[in-house]
Amino acid sequence: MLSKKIENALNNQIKLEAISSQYYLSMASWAETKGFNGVAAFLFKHSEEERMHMIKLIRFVNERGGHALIPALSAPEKSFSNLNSVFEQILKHEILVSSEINKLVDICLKEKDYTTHNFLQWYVSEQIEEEALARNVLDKLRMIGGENKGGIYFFDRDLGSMGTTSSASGIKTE
Ligand code: OFO
Repeated sequence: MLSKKIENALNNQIKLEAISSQYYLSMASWAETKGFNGVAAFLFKHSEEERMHMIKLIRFVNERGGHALIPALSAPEKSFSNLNSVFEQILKHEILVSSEINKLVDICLKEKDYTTHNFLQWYVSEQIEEEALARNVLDKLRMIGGENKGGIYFFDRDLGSMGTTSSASGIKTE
């Protein structure tokens, strides 16, 4: 059985995962309208993964006798100045998510809720990969430089295959 404190903290995390999913969905839609179809495919997939993170939490809270709450969300940012700014924002957001997961883990230890602590380890590892992925993509973009149209063309194409082939390219799907 979850304590009220842990239940509330998990519900906050459910909201954050929902926000992440919407945020990346908005980025995907923006990228598609700009003709970056590969980036869009990558981001649509990323958005789905965040929704899956949210659902995993919802199921856990309910399974442990709590009540997972489906949050209201405000509209995410709808336009972005360029691809660099999109991936900079993703990295910043993932760093925020990691710090929230760490806070959750800390609460579990203080409350001696080892079951939830154990459940959250999946999110801890996931965050390491998500931050690394965002850094990696950003490094590639910085290497290419904003004015290099050929470079951006190949970047978009590569990201598109990452968005559709998952583990073969080292991109996580869950
Ligand atoms: Fe990208 O973060 Fe979920 O957990």
